[in-house]
Amino acid sequence: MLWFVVALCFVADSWAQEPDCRVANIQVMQNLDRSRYEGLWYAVGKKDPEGLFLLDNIVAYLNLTSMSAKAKGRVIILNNWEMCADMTATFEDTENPSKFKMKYWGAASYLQTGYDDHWVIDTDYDNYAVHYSCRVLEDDGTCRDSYSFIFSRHSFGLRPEDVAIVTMRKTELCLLGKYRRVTHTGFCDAEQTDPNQM
Ligand code: DAO
Repeated sequence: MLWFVVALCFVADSWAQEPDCRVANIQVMQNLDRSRYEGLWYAVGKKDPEGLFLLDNIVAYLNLTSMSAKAKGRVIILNNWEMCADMTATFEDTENPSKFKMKYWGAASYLQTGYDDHWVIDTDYDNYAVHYSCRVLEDDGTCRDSYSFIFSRHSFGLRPEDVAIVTMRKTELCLLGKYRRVTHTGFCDAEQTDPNQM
């Protein structure tokens, strides 16, 4: 009986343990099929970085043959000027096929530019994808400033059957509870109907 109680305590303890939040230990997508990952994605959830930029109506079109992407999203810049930001990105390979480096810039000079990680944490290609980027590391290896997109192939959001797996990935990223919903109201629609124009 005693061994059973001890074993139960071990199991309960391992369940209660926090996930490993060190960035170097984050699990990314295994055997990413780039041709299935590319194409049009709607951001339906977002964990914002410090100095938030893209607000909502965020759509990205990835072309991994040319290692580039176009994205749009509503932003508020300067003195409360609301506009649809037209962004371009290029990807660079790293030693891990699911971990890209991404350089990005806006169509206008007053839009944000940057050079971030673009990690593919998980995707089923046809419905959801979980993206992650850590901009600044803490001394202990955890992330001080990260952002993460939950992408869907569907503008209405995640299908109910995808929510559990995405929640698991959010937990593993130590970001559960830090996401907000990204709405699609049509703000950038006039410019996003043709992916070739993105
Ligand atoms: O919105 O605060 C933020 C940070 C995100 C900046 C990234 C913009 C680049 C868009 C390209 C995304 C392609 C997946």
